[in-house]
Amino acid sequence: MQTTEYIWFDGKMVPWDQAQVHVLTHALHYGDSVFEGIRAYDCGAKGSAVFRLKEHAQRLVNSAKILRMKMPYTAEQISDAVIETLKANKMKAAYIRPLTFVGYKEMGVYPGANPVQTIIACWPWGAYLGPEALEKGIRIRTSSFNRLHPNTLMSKAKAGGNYVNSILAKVEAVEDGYDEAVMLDTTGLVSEATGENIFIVKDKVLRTPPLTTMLGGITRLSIIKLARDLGYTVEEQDFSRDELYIADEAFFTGTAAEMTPIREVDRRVIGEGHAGPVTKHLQQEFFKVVHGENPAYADWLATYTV
Ligand code: PPE
Repeated sequence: MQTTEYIWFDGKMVPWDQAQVHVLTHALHYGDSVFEGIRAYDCGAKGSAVFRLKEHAQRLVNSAKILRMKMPYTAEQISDAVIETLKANKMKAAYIRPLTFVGYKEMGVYPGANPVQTIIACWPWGAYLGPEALEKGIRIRTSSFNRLHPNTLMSKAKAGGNYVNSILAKVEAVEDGYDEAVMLDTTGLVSEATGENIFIVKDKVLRTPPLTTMLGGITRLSIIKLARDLGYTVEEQDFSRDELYIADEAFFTGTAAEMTPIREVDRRVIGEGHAGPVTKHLQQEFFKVVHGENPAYADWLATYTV
């Protein structure tokens, strides 16, 4: 990966190579960490902008609350620290990774006395699913693993431990020759992917499953709003995998994946096998918004200059 100069570590800017923890860090053993993925975009002459920073910072705080982790910072402090980190690294555009985790003190499952620590790193990260994915779309499979039942792990928390489920699905998909996996919930309905939410389009109507078993994606919310503002009907409604097979279009949303079209599911071609017209339209409008080219969504952007 492409490194940067500094990582924010509990209020201090630490050189990248020195941002280290002990091998008996609680979170390394038991997965009790919460994190965010945020993107900053280069808006040219207008400077740079972090997309929906407030919402991401609040989700980090909420994730910690779900895990009963004693979060030492407010959402405002996290937002300020994100901007500080970007500036310290002179990053006009970046992927930003805040992480709050239970640190080193006692071993054993109960994290009680262990310190809770926070880091914020940033680095350049291009198209998550490959350079051609945003245009051509990707090939996915249905995972043999189900997404989390709400009483096993809490999907509204972006918690490190939850990603073991994602890793099982992702490794299976990639090593079987696919780009990504879509996961069904424990009742058999489509939930989300390993790091993205999913939408389908049928007769120009968009549909995305309700939040029951998934992470409340900030890109998902933004696309719902943007699509409705553009005059599309968006339904938050469950669908089965065969409805996905016969959709006119399908796409993933996520901070890392942005808006990635799906061209094939379980070896069935979706639509014409490339990004369809609704997907392309929304993708275009989404990229305008994140780059500060649509003033109607200025409040989604935290601007800064380096
Ligand atoms: N579901 C999951 C499971 C998920 O991890 C993400 C983000 C989303 C949905 C979309 O959420 P949002 O980014 O708020 O629209 N996944 C992050 C981590 C990816 C990674 O490989 O690391 C991300 O996109 O940053």
